[in-house]
Amino acid sequence: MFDKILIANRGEIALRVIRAAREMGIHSVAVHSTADTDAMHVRMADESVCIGPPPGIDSYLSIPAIIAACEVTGAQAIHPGYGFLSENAAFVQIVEDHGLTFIGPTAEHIRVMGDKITAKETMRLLGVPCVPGSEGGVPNLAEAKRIGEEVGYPVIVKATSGGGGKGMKVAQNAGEMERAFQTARAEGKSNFGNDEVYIEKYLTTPRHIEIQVFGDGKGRAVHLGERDCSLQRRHQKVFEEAPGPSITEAERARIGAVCADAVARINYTGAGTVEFLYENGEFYFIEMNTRLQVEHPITEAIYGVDLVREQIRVAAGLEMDFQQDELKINGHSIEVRINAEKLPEFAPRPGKITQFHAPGGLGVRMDSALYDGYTIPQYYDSLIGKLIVHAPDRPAALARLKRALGELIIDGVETTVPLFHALLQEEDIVTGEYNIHWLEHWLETNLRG
Ligand code: MV4
Repeated sequence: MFDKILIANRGEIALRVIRAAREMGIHSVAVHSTADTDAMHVRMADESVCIGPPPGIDSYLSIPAIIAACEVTGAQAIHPGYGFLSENAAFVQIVEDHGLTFIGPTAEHIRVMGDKITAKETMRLLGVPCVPGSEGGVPNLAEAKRIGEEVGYPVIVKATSGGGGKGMKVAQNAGEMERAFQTARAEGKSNFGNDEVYIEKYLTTPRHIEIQVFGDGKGRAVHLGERDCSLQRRHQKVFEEAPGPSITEAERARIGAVCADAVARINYTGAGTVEFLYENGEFYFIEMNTRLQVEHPITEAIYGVDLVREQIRVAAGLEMDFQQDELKINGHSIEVRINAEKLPEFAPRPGKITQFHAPGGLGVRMDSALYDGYTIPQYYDSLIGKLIVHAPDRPAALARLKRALGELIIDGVETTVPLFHALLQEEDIVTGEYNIHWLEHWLETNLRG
């Protein structure tokens, strides 16, 4: 096992990794920008190294600075958290070339899944059900139109390197294909330096269901059920729950086994998420994320596992501490993402926290790097905390979330907390009847001005 690991991240996820390391008797090294000298992750780690000025590109994304910080402190492995360098295959290669261990999958796994056409083809060949569409890339408009007729409109044109909703255009009919094709291509080129696109049948009212998988890198893998992450605004998740309110035990067992088998066969290492659209009782693969995700705590809650501990174990060459037949769901969990943003526009609100009080009690987890007097810098994303509740069933989890939100105090900056109080009054949220468009529609009709 490692003696010391470096966390190439900040905020709540850096704390999350430091906590797992400490419980395992592993020393932690925080890295930070000059904007984060007083950040909680720096205080909580055993050691810290300043790696550059505030912009992420000059600090948390600076590969030379992070490698140098490992060399200076003697850290043997790097946990990337999420975002920043977590899905950067070139970084993983450099880490390994320096005799260090990346706590996560191989550079090759990241590369394969980072290209969506390759990811889809790989998963299709491994038996994972996919959205009908083009076989691979679509080279020109004539071919795009032929595929449109073949799969039937509406279709969606997607950039193979796309993400965050960029490089994705719907064509409702043949007349809209030219514009959708050219726009997706242009956005792929300008945002990701890659104009390759593919086409899928456009599913009109799906849920976003993602399966948590975990591999040991030696051909063994398990699944830890699904999360329903349909409640999103502009491709930012807002509210997530596990298990999914629409998924039966039989469906979970079936799609979970398909995903676990697929990642086992590619010798996948560590935590991964297989993303699906779910409509009319069918799962359609769209993408795979090769990192620990923001919403991993809801899976931890219902399965009673520490995913970061397991990531560190398999990275060190140890066995996973669980097998599929030991993984049983206990109750229901919900996470809400608390952002320093002013409603209704969700405008970022950096600034000084004058008072912070985290809720507590049975089944309440608050993952946050906030403290009284902390100043949220303007340079990073606006996530300042995640409130996670766990209860015996969904109604009890909703009641617990309402109770915990009532205890939470964050003064000094505006946050997304009022949104959650409002959502908990909604019939569709109480019954679990929502899809990927529900929140945008609700915001449009309820939160304007
Ligand atoms: C889709 C889709 C409908 N049909 N693909 C959005 C981001 C990217 N990860 C995939 N996305 C979508 N792909 C087909 N074939 C609808 C979306 C989509 C979406 C997906 C998940 C959660 C929220 C969403 C909001 C708008 C569109």
